[in-house]
Amino acid sequence: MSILQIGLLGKANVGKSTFFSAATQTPVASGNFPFTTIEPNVGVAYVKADCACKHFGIKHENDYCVSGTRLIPVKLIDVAGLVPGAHEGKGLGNQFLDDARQAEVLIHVVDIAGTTDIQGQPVPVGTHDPLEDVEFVQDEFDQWFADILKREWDKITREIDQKRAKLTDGIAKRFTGLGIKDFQVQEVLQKLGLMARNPKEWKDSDIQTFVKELRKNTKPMIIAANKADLCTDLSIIDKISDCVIPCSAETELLLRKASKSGIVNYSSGDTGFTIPDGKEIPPAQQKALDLVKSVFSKIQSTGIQKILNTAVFDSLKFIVVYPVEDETKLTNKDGVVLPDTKLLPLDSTAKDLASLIHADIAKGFLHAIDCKTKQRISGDQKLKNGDVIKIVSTLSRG
Ligand SMILES: Nc1nc2c(ncn2[C@@H]2O[C@H](COP(=O)(O)OP(=O)(O)OP(=O)(O)O)[C@@H](O)[C@H]2O)c(=O)[nH]1
Ligand SMILES: [Mg+2]
Repeated sequence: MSILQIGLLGKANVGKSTFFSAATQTPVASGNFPFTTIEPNVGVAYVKADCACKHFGIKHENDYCVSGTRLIPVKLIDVAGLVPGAHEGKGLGNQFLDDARQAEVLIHVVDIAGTTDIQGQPVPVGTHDPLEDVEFVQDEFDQWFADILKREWDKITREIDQKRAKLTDGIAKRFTGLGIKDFQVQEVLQKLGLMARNPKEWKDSDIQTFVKELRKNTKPMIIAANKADLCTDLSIIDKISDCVIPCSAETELLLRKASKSGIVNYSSGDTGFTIPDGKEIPPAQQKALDLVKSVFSKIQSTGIQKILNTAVFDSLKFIVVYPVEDETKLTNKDGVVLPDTKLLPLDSTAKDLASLIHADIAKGFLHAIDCKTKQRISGDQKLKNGDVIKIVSTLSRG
């Protein structure tokens, strides 16, 4: 695992690429018609957390620490849109699934204003039910998982009959391309009481239940209720049972551009913007900014930063750790204070951090130092969010 990957997916024409452009500040094609995106766009976005400098009460020069808020890079993947039947090749087929398969968490972008039909064609506001999209996208995913398993089911059964494989690894092998681990397959088998059931006795409904649970456990999905600026009745959000956050990708994109050209002071996640002192705003721009204000009063923030943070810190429950090489000065060997951040799954250990930094550092691991308490910690000790850690190893990287 290097940098955490987040996949943006959803029906065609819902605003995935606009979300991507806004979050990564990378201009990509967007347009009000389905299948604008064919090849995936890959870029870097940032989640935000309190920087560890706050704990130590220090000031440091770092492009990734803005007034004590730390920007932590994540990889964002914007894929082609999908339509019902994508897993059987409809629309652009399941290319989107292939492109998103390594993502650890998924942001499902939905047109909450109902301005696009099921095929992604523009329709008047409120004429399409977004709840239909929430369901069909999850269903496409589940069918894709189910197809992987059904295709191989006879083979899996034979392998187990001939004692060449156990149920867990027989199944897990088929999902390695999706970054799914043996223990995750085992957890789901256990949870559903399928561990002891011979694959010959599995019914189609067992496979369906199994893949749905596996998908939920391994690819957590959060719903970005996009085009909230156009939505006439946001209470529709309450009807979605999954984690859902209203947003307006277009507003975020506009604000980021305006901020870059010095028209406004705005940082992603803010609940408003200000105009720099003495700045003259032409009437056309003022009109656009008035619209932005109405979005803030409707949904507090544009939602983009909140969605990224929720995906990483709530859905995945990842923690931020700061590796350093000098435990007193909190620097790397070039003297940069709090130079780096790592995102790690909850319950990760000091040894896990070492592996993430470099295989050799993990190989020669002796112990670690918690720089906040100055205490020595062992390899199997669990790290906490915000920890600043020095790894002591007999080997250095490379
Ligand atoms: N009003 C409004 N329009 C938006 C918003 N986000 C995107 N749009 C518009 O929706 C249309 C589709 O946007 P894209 O970003 O191309 O959508 P996509 O999901 O990437 O589309 P495909 O690549 O074709 O699947 C464009 O006309 C955008 O300007 C939003 O938050 N509010
Ligand atoms: Mg697109």
